[in-house]
Amino acid sequence: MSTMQLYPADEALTRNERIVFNLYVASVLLVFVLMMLLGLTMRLAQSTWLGVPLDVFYRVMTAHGAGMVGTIGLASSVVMWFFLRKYVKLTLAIFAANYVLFILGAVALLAAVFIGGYAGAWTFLYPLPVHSMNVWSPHAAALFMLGYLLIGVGFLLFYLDAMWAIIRVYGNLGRALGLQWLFGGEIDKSHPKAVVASTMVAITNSIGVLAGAVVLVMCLINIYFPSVGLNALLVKNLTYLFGHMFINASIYMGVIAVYEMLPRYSGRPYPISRPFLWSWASSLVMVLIVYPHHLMMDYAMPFWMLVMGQIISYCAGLPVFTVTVYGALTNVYRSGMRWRMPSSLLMLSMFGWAAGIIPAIIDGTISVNRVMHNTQWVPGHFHFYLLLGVLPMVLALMFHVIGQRTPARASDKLGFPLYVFGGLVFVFAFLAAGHESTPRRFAVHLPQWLPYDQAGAIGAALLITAMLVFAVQILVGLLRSPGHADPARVTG
Ligand code: HEM
Ligand SMILES: [Cu+2]
Repeated sequence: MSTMQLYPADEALTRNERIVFNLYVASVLLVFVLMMLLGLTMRLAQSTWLGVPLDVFYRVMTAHGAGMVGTIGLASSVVMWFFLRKYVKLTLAIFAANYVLFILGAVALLAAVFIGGYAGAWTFLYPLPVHSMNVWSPHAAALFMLGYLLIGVGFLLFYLDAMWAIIRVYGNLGRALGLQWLFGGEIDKSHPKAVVASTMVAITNSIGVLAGAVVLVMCLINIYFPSVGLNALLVKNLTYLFGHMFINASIYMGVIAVYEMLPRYSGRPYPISRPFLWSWASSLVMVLIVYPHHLMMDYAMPFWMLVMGQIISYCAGLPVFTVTVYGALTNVYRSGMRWRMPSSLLMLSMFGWAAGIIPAIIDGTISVNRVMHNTQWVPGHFHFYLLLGVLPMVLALMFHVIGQRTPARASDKLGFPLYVFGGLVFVFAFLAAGHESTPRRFAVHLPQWLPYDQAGAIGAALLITAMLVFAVQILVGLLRSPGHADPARVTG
């Protein structure tokens, strides 16, 4: 067992940092639980176990999609902030502004959906928001888009502040990415992985968010000046560049928790390497050009872009994923790992990420996509890596900060397996239904699909029970700190 510290002193939160951190964590947990209950509502409706009017189903689906995507982004930005602030000087006011803008945006989204009746899905794909057949008003669609814009501005501020802070320490973004060591030279082993990952995300996701902002403004103009027609294919390209990038950024921010925390629990160093730098540099390019895999049914797309989307789908996630999972496994193998909630969650996240991208790679193949496109195979894939991959990364940080050091309490012994089991039942129900060609985004299912829906509902209910236990544990832990956990020491 090593002497490596679980709670290095440079990680302590100042008083103000702790206030902002607690606000983020408490809000994120609350929204997750609420959105999960909306998810369960959809599953119960598809199961015919609960009567949900059709228009309500699509509102719930819209709120769940937008709410979850935004919240997982916000939650993983906490991971990035928490570790990056050890190496560069981030502006707390900007991180707080991101929070405020997010809450304002979330209120706008929820109002657009539950008061305005907007139900055009989180992807707000043109021209659906403006052709509602009077189910919702153009103002509801506009409010929904305004909500996204607010959230986007917050993220943009956060990334700009991060890039600015990184440049002040490392000179430029290339050096922060370690590009100077790609072709040789002695790598500075103390160069933090958190800085490499944060730089990559700050660059790529600000491009993604900007693409989103551009397309949102275009759509907003179109809502109020319908004579300004939009090129639907261009709009779809920008929308999916944004959508793909934003959700992938949550993995790339969340994985910083693995880099920073895993070696502390295994007691082994987990140093930076040339393959690591190569994988992050190549993913930086690929994550931005892979999005055409969402447009494979769009025959009007230039064919080369679809081919690129297919080929890059095979490669885009792989480098970072391979170095991370391989690195994590070799780091933990025979290390005498201390199994606590954070370390168990981190290992779960490696499994969930690994297993969750396999169905995506399969679906990224044009010939398979012809059959699987818009089946529940797709929610099967992304719930897999989000619920069992990214969410555990985020939860790992939360459990770490509340100083959960006692070896597995009874609630962990129950909560953790329940989360994993419920999650697996839930995602395999989607994958199996997708395999049977059950379409996604359908409120009403054929009788032969109902067993999958019902299995999914049961899995979801189990997972939500575990999530409630986690949320209560974490909130109680936050209230007890400081004093209880080292990083909670008030230093200023
Ligand atoms: C207990 C947890 C959850 C349950 C029960 C649940 C349930 C569902 C259901 C039933 C759907 C619609 C599937 C269909 O098209 O037929 C859905 C869609 C979706 N979920 Fe979840 N979900 C959960 C967690 C999450 C999480 C953690 C995230 C992201 C962080 C997420 C993101 C999404 C997204 C983006 C959609 C797509 C919405 C659309 O098609 O427009 N979900 N979920
Ligand atoms: Cu994608």
